[in-house]
Amino acid sequence: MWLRQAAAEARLRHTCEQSDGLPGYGWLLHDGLHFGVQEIRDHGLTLRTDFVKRPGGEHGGDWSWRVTAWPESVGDQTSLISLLFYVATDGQGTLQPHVENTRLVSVTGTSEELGHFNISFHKPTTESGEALGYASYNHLDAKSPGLHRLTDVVKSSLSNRFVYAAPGGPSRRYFAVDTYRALPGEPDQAPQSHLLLHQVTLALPCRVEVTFESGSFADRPGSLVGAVLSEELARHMAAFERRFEETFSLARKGFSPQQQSFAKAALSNMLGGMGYFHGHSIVQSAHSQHPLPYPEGPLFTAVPSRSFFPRGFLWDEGFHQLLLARWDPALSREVIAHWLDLMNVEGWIPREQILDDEARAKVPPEFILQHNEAANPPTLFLVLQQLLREPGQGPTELSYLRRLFPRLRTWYEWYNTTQVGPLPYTFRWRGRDQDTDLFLNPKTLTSGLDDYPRASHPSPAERHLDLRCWMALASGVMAQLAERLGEPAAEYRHMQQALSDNALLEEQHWAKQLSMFADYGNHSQAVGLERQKVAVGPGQPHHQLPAPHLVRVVRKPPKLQFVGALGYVSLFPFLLQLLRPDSPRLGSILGDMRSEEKLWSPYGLRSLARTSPLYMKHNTEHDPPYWRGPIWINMNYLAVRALHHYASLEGPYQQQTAVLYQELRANLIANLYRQYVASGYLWEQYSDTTGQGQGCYPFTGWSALVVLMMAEEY
Ligand code: 6A9
Repeated sequence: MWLRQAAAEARLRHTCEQSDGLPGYGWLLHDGLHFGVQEIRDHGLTLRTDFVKRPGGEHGGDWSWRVTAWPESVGDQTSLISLLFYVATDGQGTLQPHVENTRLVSVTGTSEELGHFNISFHKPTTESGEALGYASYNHLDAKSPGLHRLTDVVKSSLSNRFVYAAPGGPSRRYFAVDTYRALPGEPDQAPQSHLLLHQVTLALPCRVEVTFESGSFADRPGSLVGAVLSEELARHMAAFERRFEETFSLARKGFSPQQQSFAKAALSNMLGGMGYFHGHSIVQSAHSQHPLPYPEGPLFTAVPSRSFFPRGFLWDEGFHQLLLARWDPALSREVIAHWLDLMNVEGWIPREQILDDEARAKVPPEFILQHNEAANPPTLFLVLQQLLREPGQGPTELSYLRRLFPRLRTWYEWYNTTQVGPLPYTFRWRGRDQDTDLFLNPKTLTSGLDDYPRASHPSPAERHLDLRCWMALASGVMAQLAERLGEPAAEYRHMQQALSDNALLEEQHWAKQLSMFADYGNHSQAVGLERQKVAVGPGQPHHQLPAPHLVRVVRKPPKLQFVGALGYVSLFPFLLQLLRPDSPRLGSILGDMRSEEKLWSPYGLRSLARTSPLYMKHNTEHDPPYWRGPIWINMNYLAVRALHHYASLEGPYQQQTAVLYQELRANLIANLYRQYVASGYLWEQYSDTTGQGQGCYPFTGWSALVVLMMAEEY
């Protein structure tokens, strides 16, 4: 945590919060294993946080952190900052503080996972490592209800009764941890966590180092501090630079050093955002009345956004691993295995992983429950497809796949039975919004494309094009895997062939009148949101009226038909490369993509065509358009990848796809880079009219796929 000692109130920074409005923060370098370099730009100061790990012993070895802080303007001698370092247990383990005067010098302790350890808070120095004249120290020893309340515990113990009095300088009051008063409502909650906190308050610029030394690490060559730490860091940084270029060739492709730094930051943030979560989902089963806590388990995963969605999402993870599998295939294999281990006996994996109190504290209650009929696109098959293509598949890889296979079979079977459509070889997302009066178009959260327009009236008659294409992909990968492992493959192969049969695909999903691939279902185009008329009683003062709200009106009754919503869903047979290269449908898809009236923008492909009836329409009063126009990078990555694929195949559209490939790729890279430079962040999605980043930030989940576009890795 840190705290600028400037304002009259203490503004404590702790976890990534969008509401803090930081001008920028993120990992500039991070290799996922040995080291990381992070820059945090706050108002008035910049922090750099570096860590290095050193393997040894039986508990993961040692690590060191170095925090360096600079004032925003050079020569600002007056800025005071507090850096707060804490150690906290999480349900088990013990900690002993070692205090000299008021300074918490170190903490020794044990935990199940870490064994014995020693954490030292080293004396602060100048930014280049020379001894510093003066600093103030405070510390806190408290019992907290749990890790999710730590910020509150520290905030509630702050007092500004302390005085910072550097020799020769003015005396200044500052905020520091003092006695801890229990939080409101706390007596009900048994303390879960022992917290020890070291606060150092000092003038900028400055540097503080912290070392973690593992008890089972017997013959360490010396502590990882000061010059030794600098050396190790430099060695890791140099190795990162080499490996990055070997993997992605961005210098060779002519990207500028600035563009390369941008790509390094994108990859590093995905790696640096990874987390090891532990706990249980809360599940509403279709067969039981009450929600059930699922068994506890671990999840090692990347996350879409450190600030807003710091937890695992099933279909996001497939996209994350497309990038990480290029950087470190072994890491990806570990993550995929973790996800597949979350499967229940039915073969279902919850879509959003909200596993502990810390995660639950960040999610509104209505989103916490997971429903066991709810799917999410099985994008892990995209990664498996990629991993199967990797050269040098040895016995390790094979035995991994062998262990994975039973789970994959069960997972595939779950989709293939619970999400079937009304006709053979069709599929339907379960769990669409049921309340058709409230929404302009009931959402389909399970598809991942939330408010993307589907049939206006959800019904069992629906067939969803995107899910069908995902199943074609899944079937193909299952067939390939089964063949490689000598397992029965015929049924998967048959499914794959049936689902990619272009004639059958057209029969079930080609909307002749609309000239596009589409969903099919009980649908009316003539719907709108209207303000509900409120009856006004005589003499009723105006300000007491209930706020009028929007309700859906259906002006023409729905009927079974194709759904006119040109956008990402219509592109799926192309995105997942099911179309034959000589298919005339490929020609119309390319036309729609390149049309500025429809999907083309200078910043990437929009999610919904400008000509589509629900383009940029609100779904309710409070629900702005999400997948109804803005540009999303995961789908654009699939588009660029598909263009690259078709450009390599002979056929009537080969030239056209090659040209489009260059244009779309260039547009996306240029805009993401421009927005990053201008705003300091990668974003959840991008405006199709201005290119500006929108939604939450930093969002270095699938938006980081820009690295693969730069590298032309598909
Ligand atoms: C809301 C609000 C602090 C929505 O990237 C994760 C998902 C995608 O899988 C999905 O395709 N996002 C996309 O349409 C974000 C979903 C967040 C839902 C929970 C809680 C918390 O505010």
